[in-house]
Amino acid sequence: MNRPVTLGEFIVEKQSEFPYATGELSQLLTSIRLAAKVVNREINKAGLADILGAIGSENVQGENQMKLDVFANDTFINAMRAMGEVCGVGSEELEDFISFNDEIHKEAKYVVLMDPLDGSSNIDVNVSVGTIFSIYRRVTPVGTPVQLEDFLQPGNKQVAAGYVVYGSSTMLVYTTGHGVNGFTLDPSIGVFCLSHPNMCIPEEGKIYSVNEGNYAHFHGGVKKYIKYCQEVDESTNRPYTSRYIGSLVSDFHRNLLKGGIYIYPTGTKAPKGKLRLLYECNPLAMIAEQAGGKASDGINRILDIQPEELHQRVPYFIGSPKMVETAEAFIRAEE
Ligand code: AHM
Ligand code: MG
Repeated sequence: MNRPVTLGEFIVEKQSEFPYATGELSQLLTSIRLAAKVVNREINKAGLADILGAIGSENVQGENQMKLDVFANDTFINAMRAMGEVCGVGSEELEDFISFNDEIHKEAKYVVLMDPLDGSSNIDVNVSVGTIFSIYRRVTPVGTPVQLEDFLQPGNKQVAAGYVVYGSSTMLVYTTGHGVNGFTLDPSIGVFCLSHPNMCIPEEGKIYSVNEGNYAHFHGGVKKYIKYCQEVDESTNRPYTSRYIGSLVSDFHRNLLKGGIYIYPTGTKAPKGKLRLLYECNPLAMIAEQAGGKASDGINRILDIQPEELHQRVPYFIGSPKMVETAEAFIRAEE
């Protein structure tokens, strides 16, 4: 049997491909990898919470047990704070960004934006959840406290992005701008092993993923595109299959592997869309593009949007390039 390449080995091997090859980004990815394993361990036993002391209630010592999304947030932040590469973090769980200003962060060049536990409303029912992360080089001077402008960079400035899907197996998928690679956690030895080298999304797929319960709230172009997905036309493999887990990372991951489109549009219920540009849409958009896919707000490339707020929401169309282009054409036609 060939011994699999571990994520640790892979990061070191690929270090030289990175334009600022100083090992700092590698160390940062190592911190993320470690935190992912800790979060994975807790998620795996989430169903035992009622038996071992309910999450969100008090345990025997009278300490508050943390909800898993707070636990994930703290775990990733602590893992990054413990090393000297990151100077600030923005998170879905935190209203404002935080700045690391200890001695070890004096030379830190990176900021991280993350959704520590996306889809966490699915945990109770044992459905996959995920962590999404996005890494930038700071734009303000090294050695000074980070500023909002370090975080409000367009997605095309990301130096790396990735996600962890805690599913029937746990996977970490990431890119540093040289393609996309996926690693599966071998739980018996606690090591991520390269299982999906050089991931590529099919140009066209047969799956569309959207919360169709919101159909009545969508705008005309989106409604027409959804109807197009449902029409019978053998030459274009329609009708497509509808698959919606309601957990962005899992829906995206499936479509990345099989081909498909994920949609979260604007509507009367979500006038700006639901998903957050900086720590949900941008990182997955970088991965999609690196895998040959596309990500759009219906009109513009996601990665070219200049962010204005930390928790900014955008409409989102991501997946197989031809499917995203068709959805955009329907939206343009209704402009
Ligand atoms: P969250 O960050 O609060 O978990 O919300 C994001 C999630 C995505 O994972 C998922 O795709 C979407 O919300 C589902 O929303 P809806 O239930 O409106 O379809
Ligand atoms: Mg989220």
